[in-house]
Amino acid sequence: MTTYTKEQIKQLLKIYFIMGSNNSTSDPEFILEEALKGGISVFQFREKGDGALMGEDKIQLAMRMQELCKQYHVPFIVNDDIELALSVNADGVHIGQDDENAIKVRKMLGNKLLGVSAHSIEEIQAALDAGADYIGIGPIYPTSTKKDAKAVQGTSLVEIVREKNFSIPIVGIGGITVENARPVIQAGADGVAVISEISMAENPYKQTIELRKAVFDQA
Ligand code: TZP
Ligand code: MG
Repeated sequence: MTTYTKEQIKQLLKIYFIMGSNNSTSDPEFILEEALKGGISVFQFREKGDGALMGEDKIQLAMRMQELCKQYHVPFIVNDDIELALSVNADGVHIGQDDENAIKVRKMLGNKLLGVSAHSIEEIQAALDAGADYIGIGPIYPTSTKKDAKAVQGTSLVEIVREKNFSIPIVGIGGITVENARPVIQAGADGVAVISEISMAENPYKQTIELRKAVFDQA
């Protein structure tokens, strides 16, 4: 388990920004810094898909993005690549169902954060048993960012998890925007994870602030 409390993790998940170099048309480091200034609460480095950097280029970008996150005291999480996460001493790792086994990853990570994507109660229970710190649920809405995304599920699984009184921190993901973020929180998610809503925004700084309003002002 991590050095964070469950409540702290729930706060970290509020505005969860994910990006790799191929998720934007402009400089990814510029976008990350704008998002950090706007108030993201955690960042996930997700360097995958068409045109993704590999080898030393990937490591160097990860380290520069990690440094930016440190300046703003925002945790830096690595998607899938446990070796990279350990070598740069990241704050955590996020894995999907097709990645390394969660029990094994938990052991490798020690007290770093472990997030797991899950699409059913069974997968959520297995992630909990493996010692996951939080669960990613989605795609909530249609997304064109992840080509192999599972079927859109709306907020139903988030609601079911809360009805069952699971207190695990949850972040919703997939097609989330300033306009449609509120129902995700109202369904019981602690936060929203977004790629394109910030990475493709005309003004990533302002978009982050707007997303914060949607998540925090639930009126
Ligand atoms: N996992 C489920 S949907 C998704 C991931 C990584 C993509 C989210 O991207 P966007 O642009 O916020 O829809
Ligand atoms: Mg994965």
